[in-house]
Amino acid sequence: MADAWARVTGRMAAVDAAAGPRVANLVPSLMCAWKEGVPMLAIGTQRVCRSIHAVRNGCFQYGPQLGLVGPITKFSGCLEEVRNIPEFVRAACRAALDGRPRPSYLDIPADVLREEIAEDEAGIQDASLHRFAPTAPDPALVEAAAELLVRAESPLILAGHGTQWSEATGELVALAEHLGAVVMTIAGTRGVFHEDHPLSIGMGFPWGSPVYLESDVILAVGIQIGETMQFLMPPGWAGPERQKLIHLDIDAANIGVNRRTDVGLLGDARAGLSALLAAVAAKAPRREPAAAAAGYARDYQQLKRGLVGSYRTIDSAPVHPGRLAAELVDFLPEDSVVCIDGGNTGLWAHLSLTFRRPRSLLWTGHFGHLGTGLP
Ligand SMILES: Cc1ncc(C[n+]2csc(CCOP(=O)(O)OP(=O)(O)O)c2C)c(N)n1
Repeated sequence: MADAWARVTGRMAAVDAAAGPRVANLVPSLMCAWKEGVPMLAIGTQRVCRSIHAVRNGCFQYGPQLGLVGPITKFSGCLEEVRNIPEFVRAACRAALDGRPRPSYLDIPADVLREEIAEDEAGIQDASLHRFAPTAPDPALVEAAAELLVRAESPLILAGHGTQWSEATGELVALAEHLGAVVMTIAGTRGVFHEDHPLSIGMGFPWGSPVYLESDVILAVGIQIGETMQFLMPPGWAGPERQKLIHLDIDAANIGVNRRTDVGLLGDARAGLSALLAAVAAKAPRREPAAAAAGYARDYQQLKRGLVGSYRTIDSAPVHPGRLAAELVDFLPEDSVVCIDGGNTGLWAHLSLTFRRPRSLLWTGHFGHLGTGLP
C-alpha cells in the first residue's frame, strides 16, 4: 500500500510494523521498493532498550530486525534515545529522497516510544533547511549532448523512472517535439509520455521496434539500462560503435556501467531535460520528425490496435485474460490508475492497455513481485 501510495502521489510514503514477525513481513515490500526506487520511511517497533541485545534464548517475537533490512534500505538505525528521533528521522528521510529514491528504516524501542521530551530539547529543525533544489548537469556536458542531439538523424529518447519522480513530462514532450525524436518508456513508467502521441512507441519490451537498430543517438533519462533494455547492446540494439548514448541520471552509479556512455549527465531529469531543451533550441530550430520516426510510431499504434482487436475475438469460458484486458481498453475511465500484477495476465494487460498520464500505472517492472495487485 505504501509503495502504491508513493508512486501515485510522487511523495515519500511511511509504513509502520510491529516488532518481530511483522517487521519480517515488511522485508519483501522493502526489497521491492529498493529495487524499484520507491522512497519510503519504514518504522518497526522494538522491545525495550535494555533487552534489545539480550543474550538469553527464547525471546518472544524478536529477531535481528536491523540486520534483515540493512541491505535493502539506504539508511537504517535504532533510536535508543527519544532526543535522537529528529536527527534519525532527518537522516532517514534525506537518504530515502536523495539521489535515486529508496526506502529507509527506523527501529523504535517501546520505551523510547513512550518517553516524553520538551519540544525545545528535541532539536527539531525546520524542514526547509533540508530541502535542496534539483541539480542540473554540468553545462559543458549539456552543450556536448545538445550538439549530438541536433546532429542526430534518428534520435530516440528513453524515459525511465527518474523522469516520473522528477515530474519531467512537460520537458520530455517539449524536447521530443523540438527534436522530432521518438520516445519510448520502460514498462514501469508507461504514461510518462502520452502513448497516443505521434512520437510515442510505447514501452520497449515486448514489442521491439526497428528504431532499436536504426537510431544513431539515444538519450536515456532516469533509467538503469538494465536487462529488460538488453543493456542497449547487440543483437537487439546497434551497440556503442554505431549508436551514441547520452545518459542523464541522478545516480552516478548508473552512468557508464551497463553500456559505454558517450556523454554522461549527472543530475535531476527535469532540470537536465530543461537545460538540454534550452541548449538544443539555441543551436537548431524545431524540426518535423523524419519519415522513419513517424513510421515507427504509426507501426506501433497499428500493431497495438491489431492485437486488441484479435484479443476481442477470443471467446472462451472462463474468460481469457487477453479478452479481459482488451475489454478494459474501452471500459476504463481516463483518470484510472491501473495496477498490473505478475504472471501472464500482466503481459496481456501490458499488450492491450494504453497509458496517457504519468503515475497511471503501478507495475513492479524491476522486481516482478507477484501479489502487488492485492492491497
Ligand atoms: C512473490 C513472488 N513469488 C514468486 C515469483 C516467481 N514467479 C513468477 S511468475 C510465477 C507463476 C505465476 O503463476 P500464475 O499467477 O498462475 O500466472 P501465470 O503466469 O501462470 O499466468 C512465479 C511463481 C514472483 N515473481 N513473485
